[in-house]
Amino acid sequence: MTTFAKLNYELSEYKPNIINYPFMRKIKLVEVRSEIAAGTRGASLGIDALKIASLDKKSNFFTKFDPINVPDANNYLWKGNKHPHAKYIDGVYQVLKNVYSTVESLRLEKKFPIVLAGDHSTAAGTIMGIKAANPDKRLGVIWIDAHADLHTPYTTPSGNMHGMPLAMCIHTDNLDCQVNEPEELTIQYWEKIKNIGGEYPKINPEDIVFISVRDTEEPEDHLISKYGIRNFTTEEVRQKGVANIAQQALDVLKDCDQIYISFDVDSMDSSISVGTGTPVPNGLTVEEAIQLNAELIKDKRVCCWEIVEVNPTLDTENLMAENAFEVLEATTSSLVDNF
Ligand SMILES: [Mn+2]
Repeated sequence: MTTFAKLNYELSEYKPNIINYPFMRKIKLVEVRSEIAAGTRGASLGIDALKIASLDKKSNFFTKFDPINVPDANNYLWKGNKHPHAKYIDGVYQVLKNVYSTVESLRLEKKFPIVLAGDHSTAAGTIMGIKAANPDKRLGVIWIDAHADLHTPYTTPSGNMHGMPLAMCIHTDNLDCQVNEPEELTIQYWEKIKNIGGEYPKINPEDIVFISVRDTEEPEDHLISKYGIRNFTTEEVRQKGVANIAQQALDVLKDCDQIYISFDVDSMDSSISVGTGTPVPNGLTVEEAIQLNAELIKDKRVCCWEIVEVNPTLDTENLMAENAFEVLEATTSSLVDNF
């Protein structure tokens, strides 16, 4: 037996349970090693940190899938940034197009994409791909995150585009709150990004539900109140219970035909999420995150799930990835069990 076969054999001895359902063939792992839109370096290593966490746990999770790798544009980081209000937007545009076309193809094949990504900007490509495959279906989004990710080049204080994916998808510039004067070329790329998959909003702002969002800026607060976007705080999750909040979140999206769930690991508390670019206190516990995602994914309208922003270079040991892997594995199990 080769070493690799032996490793696989040994792994399969440990955890034979989740996998041998026909539905597993319908799940497709999508790996997006992008970190170009984050403010700190290292999120492109998050996927491999998840794999190390899986090996350390002796889980055979990753042996059960045949992943697709989406080309990134991290090489733009070597060239230097030319767009202060939307850093590396030319590269971000490339990655989003790649993610968009991959996810669109998978959805046309009726696959369920589980997306493992680096920086959160690429979630816009995921949403655009889901929408393109079924343009007539109303798409709702459950965004589990410390941040609202509703900035635009006109409002961002940092220029980091991982804070902008939801603005891309609702097709807003948020000029009511303009503080920056982006350059012409930046604006051209921003327009091209918003129009990937069609020159229209991919989601209604009312069809976004936030969970545990707790670190927002004024321009984002403006959009949240303008559109009445619901945010279930960590305190509400704790008071009412995870199952109750999951149901309420799904109820907000009762008129949607399909649902995408985006799980940013910084939704978890900063005490356990050291290994991510922008940790924030008062977040979810690992147990709450597991139960929340496992509950939400039982809804038959959910058609794609994504986990982002693990950055092992900021971590001590590999704790963030280990916790994130627990969420990934439990959520996938719930998906398979409830198919
Ligand atoms: Mn995010």
